[in-house]
Amino acid sequence: MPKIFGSRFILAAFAATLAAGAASAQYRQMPDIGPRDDYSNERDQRWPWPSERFNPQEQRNIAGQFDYYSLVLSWSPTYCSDASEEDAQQCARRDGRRYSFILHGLWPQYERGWPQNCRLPRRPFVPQPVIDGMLDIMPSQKLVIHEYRKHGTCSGLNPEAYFSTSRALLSSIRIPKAFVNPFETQFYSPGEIIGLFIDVNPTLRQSMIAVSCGGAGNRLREVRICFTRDGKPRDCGGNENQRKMCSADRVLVPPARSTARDSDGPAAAPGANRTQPLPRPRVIESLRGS
Ligand code: U2P
Repeated sequence: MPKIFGSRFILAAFAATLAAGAASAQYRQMPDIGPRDDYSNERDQRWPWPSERFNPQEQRNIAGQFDYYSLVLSWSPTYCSDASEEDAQQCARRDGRRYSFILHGLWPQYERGWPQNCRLPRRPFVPQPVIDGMLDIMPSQKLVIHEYRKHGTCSGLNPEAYFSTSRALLSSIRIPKAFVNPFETQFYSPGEIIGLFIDVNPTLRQSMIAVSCGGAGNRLREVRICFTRDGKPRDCGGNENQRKMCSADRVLVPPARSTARDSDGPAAAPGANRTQPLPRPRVIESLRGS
């Protein structure tokens, strides 16, 4: 099964992303808080556990101060079975396209808990070309803007760098065949879903992946994959406690059943045709023919 890009590309993309982010940041990047052992003053001694020392209330929600990233893939058929009419852009496309996994977001996380809506000198603004450039893997404009405001602002990256980092990490992951446009309902345990991801991503370990489920029949909601701040797979933190995210033994995976063909979509770049900004689901396309 082909990978979207090789690992060398991903490292290069990361380096370019970080360099671009540093050079063109619209706001000053917040420095890291520094090695944890540096905490020596009295106030810091009140937090005996490293993750809590790193994360006292008054230091929450500061751009760039976090421990790791969680790449969150959402199983669109489950979302769409809950969603209202408002999400027609993702869930009721007239061209027959139905998404399987989509990118929900890239979340900066503390070891326990997470920052959100981080304060910036200026109100966060995602330029339209950046939004358009993400619509192949995040199916609605609303989602792109929401994810940047809530999570991207905490990455310390500007919108361009945050979304190109998101894309590079998503591109480093292969999606198991069972989740590429399935036509039938499937049932797996959370461990089996994690195992399927490891089968096609041998650099991942069980501790780096978590599955969430919920609703009627314990439907698959998300798969999260954890990365270091510089984009290497790592063990997840306390937020991805598997028992809390899905304690069911059996997870129902509703089918996607996309009937769209590649030839239905314009060859132009995403967003070039504003009437059809989602020419094709990238995750599916990248695995087609494998
Ligand atoms: O779980 C409900 C919503 O809380 C946000 N969340 C959850 C877990 C976590 O580690 N980080 C986090 O931000 C998500 O909000 P959203 O990005 O969807 O608005 C999640 O959906």
